[in-house]
Amino acid sequence: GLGEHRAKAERMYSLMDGFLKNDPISLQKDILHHVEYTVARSRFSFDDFEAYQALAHTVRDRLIERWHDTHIYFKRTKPKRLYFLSLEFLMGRSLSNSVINLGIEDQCAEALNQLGFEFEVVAEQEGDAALGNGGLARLSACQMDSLATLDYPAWGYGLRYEYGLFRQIIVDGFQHEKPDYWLNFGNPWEIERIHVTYEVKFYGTVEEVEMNGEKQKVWIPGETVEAVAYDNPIPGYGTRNTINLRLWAAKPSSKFDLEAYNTGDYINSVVNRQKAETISNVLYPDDRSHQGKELRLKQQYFFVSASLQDIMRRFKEEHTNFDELPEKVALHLNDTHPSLSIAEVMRMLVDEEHLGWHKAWDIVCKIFSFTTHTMVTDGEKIPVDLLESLLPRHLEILYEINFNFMEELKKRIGLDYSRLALLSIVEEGAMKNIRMANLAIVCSHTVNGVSKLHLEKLKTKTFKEFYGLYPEKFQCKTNGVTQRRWIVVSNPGLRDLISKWLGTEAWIRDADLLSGLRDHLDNADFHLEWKMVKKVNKMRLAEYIEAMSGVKVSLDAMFDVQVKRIHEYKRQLLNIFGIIHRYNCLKNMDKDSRRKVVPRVCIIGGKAAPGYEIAKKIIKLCHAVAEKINNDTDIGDLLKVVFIPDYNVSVAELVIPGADLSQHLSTAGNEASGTGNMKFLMNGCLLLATADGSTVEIIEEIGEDNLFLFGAKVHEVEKRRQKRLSNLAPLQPAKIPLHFARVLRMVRDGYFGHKDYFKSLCETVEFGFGNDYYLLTSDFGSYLEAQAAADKAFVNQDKWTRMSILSVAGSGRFSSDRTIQDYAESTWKINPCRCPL
Ligand code: CGF
Repeated sequence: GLGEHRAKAERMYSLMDGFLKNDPISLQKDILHHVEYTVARSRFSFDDFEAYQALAHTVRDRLIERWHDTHIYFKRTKPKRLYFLSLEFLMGRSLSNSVINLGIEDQCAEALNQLGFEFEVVAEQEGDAALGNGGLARLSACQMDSLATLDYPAWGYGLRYEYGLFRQIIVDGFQHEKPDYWLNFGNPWEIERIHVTYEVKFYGTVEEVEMNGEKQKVWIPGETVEAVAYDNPIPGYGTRNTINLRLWAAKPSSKFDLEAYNTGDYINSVVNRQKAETISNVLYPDDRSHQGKELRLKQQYFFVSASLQDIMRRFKEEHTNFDELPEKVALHLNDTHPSLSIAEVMRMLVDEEHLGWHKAWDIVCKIFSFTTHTMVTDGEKIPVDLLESLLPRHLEILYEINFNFMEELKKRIGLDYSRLALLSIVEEGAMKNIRMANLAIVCSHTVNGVSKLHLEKLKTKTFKEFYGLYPEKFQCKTNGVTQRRWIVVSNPGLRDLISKWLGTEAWIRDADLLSGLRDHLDNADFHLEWKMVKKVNKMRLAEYIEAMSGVKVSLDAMFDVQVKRIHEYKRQLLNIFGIIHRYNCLKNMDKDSRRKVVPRVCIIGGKAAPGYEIAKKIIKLCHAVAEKINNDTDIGDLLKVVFIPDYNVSVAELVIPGADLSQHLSTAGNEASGTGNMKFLMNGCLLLATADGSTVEIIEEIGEDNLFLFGAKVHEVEKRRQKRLSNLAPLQPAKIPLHFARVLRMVRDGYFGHKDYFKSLCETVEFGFGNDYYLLTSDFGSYLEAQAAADKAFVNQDKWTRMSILSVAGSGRFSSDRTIQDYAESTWKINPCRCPL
């Protein structure tokens, strides 16, 4: 009975001696305990890394307490839960974030100090968890932080790749990829759940059997793999709530493959079993190159199947009637990658729970929501023949979904075959495909874009036909980033300054309060302290640059940063061409004019997908230009170019706070949202940007005067492309701006060496070849004007500081807390569920 349970709980509690304590002495005791018994080093002699391990375990213990309490509380109150399904999470480091969210940073620092260690040094021992590629993956991590902080009853699900995103090594200016075996030194932040395992099946055949007088489809799978859960507690800030990110790893099934063993093929059967593990081995290092690959499809289904078995098990523990599913479960598809979930839920409800197709379909249409992250029209597709062999039953289900959808459509729009073909989930043709986006849209109750501009494009272009059918499904959820990671963890100086001048730390949970900084806009003391914080961050960055590249940079220079994945549409090439132009100008200047020049440190960083040749050439060009300019003694500190290798979350935490200016140069209409711009904004760094993605909304918040805007607007881009094509033949040099032509010629003619290697890169912007699809030629003039405006503003440090303050003050809307609250209220319909203290 309840009384017995309570008595047992009370006895346990008394044995436990209460919860773990957070005063520095208790923390020291726990750290030493973990040094001795977990890390198995002597408490009288351990180094920084071992101190990190011991502290991480000390913090983890505290996380686990809260995580247990949160789950017990959720179990007891049975709220509607959100399940956030994403194949990528870029968590970065966990230590600093955890101690901040637990509110024990000062105590940990003191505890370490008394043991003879420094918190910053210890925290730097941690490697990054890089289980994702870029924006989408880091967004998932920020959103988990917000879900926990806002007390939402949510679970994240993902894959525990053994090799995360490759490490970028630069040799002679060329990118090389090295595997990121991030688990090499153990991962104190995860909890292996050896008893939480599910069988995931592949291949085989579908048979029809009679059941209760009715025909029923049964899938007889041919291969079984086991999914093992690894749980990662995600603590909220200012709350006891600590939610779970459950990542799956593939293991050979414990089921004995009797036949193979009996035929005597022992060695091969063991080898084949081991192959199972490859499913979760490696992250695909690109959002697109994996299309049509069997291993990728296996990864997706492995992830979907394990997660849904887990979710359904939990639902069935608490409820008996599937009619309740939509009131208790929200399933979110983070991009199309987990869309197979739709077919899998149908299979579970129809084949396993025998619910009947229509009832199952009705439920499915009420539980899924979908966010697309791309501007690309030609989305993810799965070849039908691949599905047929790997997941034969799912293919049948997909066909049936599509058949019903087409029938419904015919009633609505008649026999308009070209429209039907566009809307169909199955793409007909020589190679039949399943269109994952169409599937997700048909079955989800909401389809979310990640900025206003993105939503507009979805409605008018990418999914125009669908918008015509289901206008009510389409919503905008502009992305956001968490101020806990992107100010509190990465910029402690700014955190203290903001709290001091706002007189509160409440902005860490309510970023709208940052607008209060405007009250001090003209306060001279505030300006002084603001500049000081930036200077300290620049010093930290300068030291890092020198250590990485040997280049010494002046703190008086403007630190101008472009860090993100390398991609043609993000136009790092425009930046490099701008740098070459600046170099040309400097070379032609007399001494007097040079004295007026604002010195620049141009910092570029980012990874190119391993198979993306042009992106790799951009990296090489950056190095070649850096080599020339940095070694030109005539130029000195007036211009330095630095490439930061292996850009990742923890490098971002160092680079972003130290930047004066940051560049976001995507050709308008190509960046769905962009989230880097928000991180720089929060750190008081001015933006030099096109009116693309979420930058348009940043302009709404801070006004055009507080950033440097340039380039064609979205509505102009198409016209310019058309115009450019009509000018194509014969090539008209007069149409190419002189500065641009000169810079291009320098690269093409080998001024920076490697003439042959850069030929194809140059051709991307040349007429008659790549035709400059991303419009570098036509945006170059206004880009240089924006750069000149930035130089001019930097000279007036008062003005610059005002702009910088206004940037932070206007960044509240770009907190992921706002995004998540919006999703929770208008899409997932979930309520906060705060675990009592
Ligand atoms: O998602 C992106 C990013 N590359 O990961 N796309 N995907 N897939 C978009 O390109 C960004 O514009 C967007 O900010 C990000 C998160 O939504």
